[in-house]
Formats: sequence, structure tokens, C-alpha cells
Amino acid sequence: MNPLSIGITCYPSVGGSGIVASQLGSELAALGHKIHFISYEPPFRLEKKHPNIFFHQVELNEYRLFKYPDYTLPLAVKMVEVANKFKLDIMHVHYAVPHATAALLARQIAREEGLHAARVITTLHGTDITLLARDPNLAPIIKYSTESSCGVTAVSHSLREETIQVLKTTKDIEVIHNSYRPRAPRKTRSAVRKALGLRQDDFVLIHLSNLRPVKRAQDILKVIAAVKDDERIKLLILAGGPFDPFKPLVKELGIEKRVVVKSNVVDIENYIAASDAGIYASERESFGMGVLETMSFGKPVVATRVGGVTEIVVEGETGYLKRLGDVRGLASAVRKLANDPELCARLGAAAKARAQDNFSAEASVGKYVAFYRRVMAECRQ
Ligand code: GMT
Repeated sequence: MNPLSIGITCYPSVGGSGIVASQLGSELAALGHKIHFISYEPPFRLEKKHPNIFFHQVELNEYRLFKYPDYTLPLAVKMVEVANKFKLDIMHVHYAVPHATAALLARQIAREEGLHAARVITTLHGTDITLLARDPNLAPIIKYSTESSCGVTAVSHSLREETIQVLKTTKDIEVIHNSYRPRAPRKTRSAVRKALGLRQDDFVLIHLSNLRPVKRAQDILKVIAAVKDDERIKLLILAGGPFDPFKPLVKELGIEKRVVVKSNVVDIENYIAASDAGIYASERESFGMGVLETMSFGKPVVATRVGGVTEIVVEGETGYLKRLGDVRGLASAVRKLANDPELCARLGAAAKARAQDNFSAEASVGKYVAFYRRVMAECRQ
């Protein structure tokens, strides 16, 4: 195998795209490729110790001359430097703005200066298309950055279709679904439950997200209120964002004793393994990493029927899908699982098998490497 030299830029903060990019970097490094992360800080959940993984920090200066500090330009400069020094074959950026924009600028500068220029591959994760591309102030730069990339991937068919429709583009977009490699839990179910103040016979629903408005955490809390008569049903939230704004609702619904929140958890495997099922009520989701992570540990998922979630969860086989905002429907699905341990175990086993068969890290990294090589053959240096 001829190892590749790949630059990766993503948002390093807690978020699905950063997690996906970090995991991809780790998988590529394990296969012998040299991986250069370029960002303002090391990505959350990145395993930095691998000898094939390097991190290059973008230095930010705050000149008083600029009213608004800019990230795109110093990022582009760092990309020029790293691409030339390490002879990057590919600069793989996650999100069109500003990452693809900076990478394209870097490629242009390198070519003009006679330096080594990397081919740009852009992975669309959602928000840049579903939200930002609808903003007329950003739409042209998102369209340009997507169409000028040597290769473009989307994390679901749903996002691919939405991108074509929103950008009105004929650009080829390859769908490479997100993947997840579950780590073996290192704590027992009973130890985790004890530490969280949960009983061994509680039916624990788990929710992992950054709690942005799009996740509709308020609907999840209303589901818990709707099943309040069953004292065993509890909610465990692994929050990647502040939970404080939801506290008044928790109080109003009288579910203080039913909800446990843990923030910025890295060892998610210990908590998912100690739960019984997952719950997700998003109004939009181009993929839904939390859904996949939950299923990977053999837990069925109750979720809203939106975007990429419908490509992961199979209705009635690995969980249940309900209409957006259908709190009663979500609650009745939760009750069904809580009252039938055999059904819950059967759907959970099917969920795990689906995660392994369709969303494995091995398969995904293989698809990315094949895509890189195709782009290298088709797109001139
Ligand atoms: O929506 C978020 O929670 C953050 C955002 C991100 O940048 O991580 O998520 C997007 O990318 C994830 C990874 O590909 C997907 O799993 C999420 O569905 C997607 N979010 C949306 O489409 C709203």
C-alpha cells in the first residue's frame, strides 16, 4: 500500500462532525497514512498519541485594525505551509465554510507560488447546507466552495438530495455515511448506575447531543413527563452543551427526579452500555451520530422521522420512528419498550447488527481511501 499524506480540518469543539473527522483521522493513521490535523485547537475525542497523527495549530492574532477577528485567512496560510512541508495528497475539510473556502484559497496560493498544492475534498455535514446555505449572504460562497472542491461527500442520501436542491448544483456528491467504532465499556452497568443515582431496575433512556434548539430537548423532557406514572423510566442526558436553559421546564413538568445530566462525557461507551434505549427528537438531522452511537451498544432507538435518521433506524426492527413533535407517539414507543424487556432486547440486538453491518468504521475508512485515490487520479495537482 502506498500511504497517503492527508490534511484534515474540522470544528474541534463538541459536535458530530468533529467526532467523525477525528475518528476518520485515527482510522486512517492506523492504516499507515500520515494525518495532519489543522485547526485552532485539537479536536475533542481525538486520540493524539498515534505516531501517524500530527496537529498543526492555527495561530490567531487580534489586530485592533480589524473590528472582527478573522479565522479563514490564517487557516489558509497554515494550510499552504502544511501542504507544502508534508506534501499533502489531500486536504480533507469538514464543512464548506470556512474550511473549504480556506483550503481552496491555500491551493490557489500554492499553485501561484510554485509550492506543493493539495487536492481539496469537502465533506458536507448538514448545517452548512441546511442552515447557512439558505442565507443569501453566505449561499454564493458555499456554492462556490462546494463546486470548486476536487471531490465532495455528504454524510447521508438525505443531505445529498438537500444539497442538490438548495445549491441548485450538478456537482457529483458521493454519499459516505458516518460510522462509529464502539469502544468496549470499562465500567459495569451496575457501577455506572450506582454512580448516577439510578436503580438497577430503572428503564434508562439515553440522549447524547449538544442540546442545540434543533435537537428539541424540550420534546424529550415532555416525553418523560408523559410517562411519569411509570416510576422506573428515567432519562440520562450526555450533554455537549449547556443544560441550564432547560431547568425551568424540568421543574415545571415535575420531573426533577427523573432526569440525570452529565456534561462533556468522553467515555460515552460506559453510559450507553448502562442504559436501555435511546431517545432523539430532532427537527432536522443530516445523519444523527448519537443515534448510531446508541445503536452500536445494542440499544433500540426511539426518534423522530427526519433526514439521515431514517437511513439508520429501521422502523419496528431497530427502534421506532415518529412524526416531528409527536410527543405522545414517542412516549407510547418508550412505554412499549419499557414494558417488554424481550422486545427491547430483540430490537437492541438488531440495532447493534445494523450498526456493525452498515456503519462500521472499517467499511467507511475504506470508502474514503478509495474516494481519495479516485480524486487524486481525476483532479490535477
Ligand atoms: O447538529 C449538530 O449537532 C452539530 C453538527 C456538527 O457539526 O457536528 O451535526 C451535523 O453533523 C453531524 C455529523 O455528520 C450529523 O450527525 C448531524 O446530523 C448534523 N446536524 C444536523 O444536520 C442538524
